[in-house]
Amino acid sequence: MAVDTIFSKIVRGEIPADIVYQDDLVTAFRDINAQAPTHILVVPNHVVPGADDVTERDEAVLGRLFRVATAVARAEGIGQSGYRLIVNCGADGGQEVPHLHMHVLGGRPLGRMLPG
Ligand code: DGP
Repeated sequence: MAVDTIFSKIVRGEIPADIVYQDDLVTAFRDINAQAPTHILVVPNHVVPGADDVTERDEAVLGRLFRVATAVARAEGIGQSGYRLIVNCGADGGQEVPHLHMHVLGGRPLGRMLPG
């Protein structure tokens, strides 16, 4: 059976989300727990559990993911003011959802990359 995640259900439209962009490879939607005025997640439409699971077959989707993340940032009006792209990986990386996703955060100064 194929691996399924909460983000897969969002991709397929089975649970509601504020989707801002979708194409054949990736989907972008607003994070339910926004940490900044702009907080959007960009995910591959197929499940890649995390950054550590990326393989050669994911190269096209990851290129698209990066391009869509930056296009979404520009569409949100933060292309010039700046933003942060984050991919959390695994327990120590703080990854909660086992479906690779890139956070697009901006709309205010985000400070240092890590606290402390
Ligand atoms: P991470 O810690 O990198 O795995 O971030 C997961 C993010 O996913 C977290 O910021 C909250 C968000 N999230 C979790 N469940 C949902 C959901 O059902 N809908 C939306 N829109 N975001 C979700």
